[in-house]
Amino acid sequence: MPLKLYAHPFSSYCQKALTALYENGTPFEMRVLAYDDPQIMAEFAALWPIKRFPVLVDGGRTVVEATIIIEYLGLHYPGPVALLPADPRAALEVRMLDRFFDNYISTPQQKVVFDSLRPEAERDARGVADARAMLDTAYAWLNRHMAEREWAAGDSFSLADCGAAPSLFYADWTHPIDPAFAHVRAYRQRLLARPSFARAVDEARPYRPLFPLGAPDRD
Ligand SMILES: N[C@@H](CCC(=O)N[C@@H](CS)C(=O)NCC(=O)O)C(=O)O
Repeated sequence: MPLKLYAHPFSSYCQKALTALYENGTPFEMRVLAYDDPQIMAEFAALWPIKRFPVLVDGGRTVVEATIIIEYLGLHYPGPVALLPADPRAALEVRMLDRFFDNYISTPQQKVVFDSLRPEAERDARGVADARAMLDTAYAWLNRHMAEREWAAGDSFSLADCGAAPSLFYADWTHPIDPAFAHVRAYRQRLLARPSFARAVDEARPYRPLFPLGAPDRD
């Protein structure tokens, strides 16, 4: 039975899981979530009532959270690219950076986007300002961190880079990375050039008109 990924190509957390799948050429069936397809949405809600995607189904097993999906793939469907190092100390560094991208880049980025979808009267100006301030702080920290590195943790592409790629991709659309953060901008370009992530970005191109803040004419 093939692995099934319930996902949407334009979703950042889905691109994180897709990047890992493409790194290793892991076969899977994409179950594209569409709000106008009640059948797939019901199937998805039955699997994961929290209704956040991606969700991986492996036979009778349901695996949620993009990071855990990538760890699961590494354990059960390993390929030529080990996205988590075998050495537990090196793996801890990878997990730490993975948390950084989810919590301090993706979360504030989503806050700004989701707020823009609310009716004017329900917007959270203070929360959005805090989210933008967090992005500036996170960019500054990352700029120092990436000064002499190619990838986020260790010497090779890892789980942390799978998370960094869509996080920085959309964060730059939402809250542009200041040119002063040259190391972050260069890292984002390296991620865009990585074939696995480039494929995920290409597959999502048709959905760019859906970006609530307006997708820039680049990338
Ligand atoms: N912690 C989850 C976050 C997943 C998440 O937020 N996914 C977004 C799409 S990028 C989603 O499900 N959005 C639907 C919604 O908010 O209703 C993970 O790491 O997989």
